[in-house]
Amino acid sequence: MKGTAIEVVKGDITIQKVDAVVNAANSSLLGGGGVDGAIHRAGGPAILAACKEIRARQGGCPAGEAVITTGGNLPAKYVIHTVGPVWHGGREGEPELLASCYRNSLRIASEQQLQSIAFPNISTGVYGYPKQKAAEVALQAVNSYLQERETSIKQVVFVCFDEENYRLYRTILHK
Ligand code: AR6
Repeated sequence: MKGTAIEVVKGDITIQKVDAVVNAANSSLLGGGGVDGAIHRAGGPAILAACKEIRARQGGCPAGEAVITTGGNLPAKYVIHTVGPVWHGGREGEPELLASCYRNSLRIASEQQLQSIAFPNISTGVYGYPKQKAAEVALQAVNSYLQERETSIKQVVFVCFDEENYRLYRTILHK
């Protein structure tokens, strides 16, 4: 935590000037809609090519885990692809899997000695995770990760695309 700034902004993650942006991907790593589609569109074909190499090596990416690729044409040098849980009511390990997405993304960024990372609101679109609950899990997971260890990360940005998430994050963060 010492020295790491946590920020909330409203907008499009593909234009963030950070070392890595996180993608809310699916297990296939082959792209999709929502933020995944936006990242692949803006970043260009190098990202998909890198995802295919990872698939060839390890298969897809299970929920809760994360992998890193080039950022292609994005301002960000890297994309960290993580797979959020599909919401099934909350008793099928969804909070733990969602927290793992944030922790594993921060771990990978730290391993690469990155200093700044931007997260979308993982699982709160197509995957149906209730936004308030997801925001609480996200902020708690990031805070505890940063408190528990030394890390290269100096800036964590939560990029909220919709007004509801933006409001929720600001409320929780300023409590
Ligand atoms: N920048 C930041 N956030 C965005 C952007 C953007 N350009 N576009 C959408 N969001 P979703 P999920 C927000 O559905 O729920 C994909 O098809 C959006 O408002 O992108 O984790 C994948 O391939 C929402 O709050 O991801 C998977 O199949 C948040 O991003 C599946 O969707 C997440 O919404 C993953 O579903």
